[in-house]
Amino acid sequence: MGGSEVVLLDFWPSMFGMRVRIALAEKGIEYEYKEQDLGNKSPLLLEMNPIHKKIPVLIHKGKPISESCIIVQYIDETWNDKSPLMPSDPSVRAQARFWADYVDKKVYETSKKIWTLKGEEHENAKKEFIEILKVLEGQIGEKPYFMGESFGYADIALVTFYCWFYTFETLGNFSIEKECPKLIAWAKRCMQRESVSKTLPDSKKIYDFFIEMKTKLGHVDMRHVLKVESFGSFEGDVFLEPCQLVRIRY
Ligand SMILES: N[C@@H](CCC(=O)N[C@@H](CS)C(=O)NCC(=O)O)C(=O)O
Repeated sequence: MGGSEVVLLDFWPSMFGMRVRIALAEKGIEYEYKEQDLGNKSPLLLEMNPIHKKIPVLIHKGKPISESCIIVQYIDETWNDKSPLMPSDPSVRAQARFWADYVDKKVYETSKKIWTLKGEEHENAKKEFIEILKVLEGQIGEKPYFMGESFGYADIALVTFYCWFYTFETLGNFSIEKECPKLIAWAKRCMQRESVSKTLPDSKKIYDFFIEMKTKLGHVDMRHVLKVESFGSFEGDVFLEPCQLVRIRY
């Protein structure tokens, strides 16, 4: 491939890609950023992530690493001379991994329902989403960061959703700050770090992107798509990711 030692295949509104950008910024690693068109995947992306065909992919010395949480851990292990992101105590480290996994399984999955479902199911999804955020808020408690005094892995896993909050709130007509003021205080604390504030796009820009995408998808019954995906037997390209344009082939 030649070129840079560290390359990131990414897509700007991706909360997963942002995790990797924050970790690289925390470590002060220079890298080549390659924006990907997810509606027309590049041969490089397909070659580097042939299993999931998703961004982000970090290519280090020609070797690809996929899945944002795995990449963040790889970055922490590889550039271990500064800004540790994983807690040093194994049991605290396990907890940090637990909460990052919770974010992926709960926050991300439920947020998809907010923009997919309608009526009563939409209302239930909102309630579920707030309950999940309250669990996270309770976990952070009075601590400055997720696992204590230091910013790290679990913070990175969650904070990239912060720039999507405005979109969730606008679609769901609710206020996260009203429901979870301490969670927002934590997010604002994270935003004081340059690694975070320089990585997270403006919330309105994310919202505009989402609306543009939704307009393009006007003809698609998202509810049907959600059900189809949950069967797992669908062949073709299905949009459900918040940051990808849909292509549905029946
Ligand atoms: N679990 C993955 C999720 C990555 C992901 O969903 N990426 C989306 C963009 S936000 C993607 O590349 N979608 C393309 C596709 O599904 O075809 C991670 O943490 O990296």
